[in-house]
Amino acid sequence: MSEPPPPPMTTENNLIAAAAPPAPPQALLERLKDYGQEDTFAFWNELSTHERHLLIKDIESLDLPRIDRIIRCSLRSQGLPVAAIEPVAENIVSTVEKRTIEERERWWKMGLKAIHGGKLAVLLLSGGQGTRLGSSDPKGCFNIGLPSGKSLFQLQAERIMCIQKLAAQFMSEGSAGVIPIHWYIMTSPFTDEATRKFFESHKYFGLEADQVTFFQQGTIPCISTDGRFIMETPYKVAKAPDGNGGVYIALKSSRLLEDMATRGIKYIDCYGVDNALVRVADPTFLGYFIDKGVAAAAKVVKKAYPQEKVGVFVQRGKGGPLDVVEYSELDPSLASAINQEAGRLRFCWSNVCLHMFTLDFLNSVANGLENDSIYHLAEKKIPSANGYTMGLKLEQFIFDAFTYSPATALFEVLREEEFAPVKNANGANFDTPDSARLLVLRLHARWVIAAGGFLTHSVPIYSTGVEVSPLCSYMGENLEAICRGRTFHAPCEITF
Ligand code: UD2
Repeated sequence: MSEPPPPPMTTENNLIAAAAPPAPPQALLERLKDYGQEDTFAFWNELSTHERHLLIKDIESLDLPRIDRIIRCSLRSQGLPVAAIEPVAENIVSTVEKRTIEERERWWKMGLKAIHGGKLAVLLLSGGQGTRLGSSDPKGCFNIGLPSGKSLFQLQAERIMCIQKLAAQFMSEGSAGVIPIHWYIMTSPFTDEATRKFFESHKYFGLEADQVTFFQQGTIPCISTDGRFIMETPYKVAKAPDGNGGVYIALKSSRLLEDMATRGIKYIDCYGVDNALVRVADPTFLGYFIDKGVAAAAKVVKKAYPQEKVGVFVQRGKGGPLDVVEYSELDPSLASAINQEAGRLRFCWSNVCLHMFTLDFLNSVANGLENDSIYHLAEKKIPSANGYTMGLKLEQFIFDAFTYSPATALFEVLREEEFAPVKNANGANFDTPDSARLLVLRLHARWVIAAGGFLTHSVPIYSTGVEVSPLCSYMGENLEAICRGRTFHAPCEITF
């Protein structure tokens, strides 16, 4: 049948022709086809001119060859056999019970000396989306309900200030000789603006603004199980932060490893924001790390129960490199396996996102990244054009780098002193703001009583109690003068 005659060339028809959707840019469409991602243009004909420009810009911002390599390698690695895992050799772990008071004091002093020498930087991982917490704010902004009402960021900033002061005093230079500890804070596009604003509005919690450096980690498209980009809107590819292991490429691309070298930094204390008891810039951990002369170290706690949502340290094959198997990837039978001789879980040394690295090690990891195309896959609800789609997030984990460490050490700490995760909204069974607050208040009550103070409440009641400001004490030290013989009534904060 012959084609109908073209419409008469009237003004109105010309306007309709001008608005008619031009075909997607051919070159871009061809590139997408090369990677099986041509569906990204599926909604093209329904898009306005402005939306089409947004879509083209969004796709042009993607490093398609790298993303395609990551998707293919990660999907292909699913289900492949992995090296058998063995429990960590006991000689790699410095346990609390074997640690002598002499060692603790020596490491504490070594750490303070290195800190005062400007050799330590703190690196905060704060790019995660607080989805499980039910808050749209960055997790560090979260107030866990302590008497002081302080956020996680403020608690961590004040612990840094306390250590700076202790280091100056140790070097008998007094508060005039405080050497600022540089604080690198990794955010993501989901947390960056709100984090910077929070720090500015709180005047950096008493820190110098120029001792804090914010930088962003990368994002990566969310995909369907067959590797295709999921569209968040008809003109935007759904993306998520590339995991806390994205820190290495983020440090490299923001040239902050050079910045650290310029500042004379040799050691980096790296931690997750969502731990209300985190001992930021811990001199004892730093002294231990320097004393052992290793490239990477982690604090570990004994796993509380098989299903606890913590990674576990393993060795890949007897005597093999150290690695961490995340809770989401550990076979339940291995999680529950018992070491009959020791009478505890076979895989008991838990990762609590408290790491220490040498700058040299960070440089070596950052320079070896192009070989690193296997990402962890996490099944998540992905915001998409029609609400949510079940899809996959691609993430690297910070502890993936442990396998490259020439020498690694594990430093056991007590969970009741250093691990109070804030992961889930109140009402959940574990790792909530309420459970974290109670851990903090129980620890501080013990500090006050040990320093000769008295409480007019049981420890703690009705989820409140007596809080000790980090400006007063880092781990319960120097409280005698304030507490001895005094009685404290909940709720209150002991501060200067
Ligand atoms: C983390 C650990 C887990 C255990 C648990 C204890 C990892 C990969 N897993 O599990 O082994 O220690 O914490 O509480 O570390 N983050 C970013 N960018 C991202 C994703 C996360 O900065 O793209 C940060 C996040 O803000 C937090 C930390 O990494 O400070 C860990 O958060 P997570 O939610 O990724 O890991 P989680 O809690 O499942």
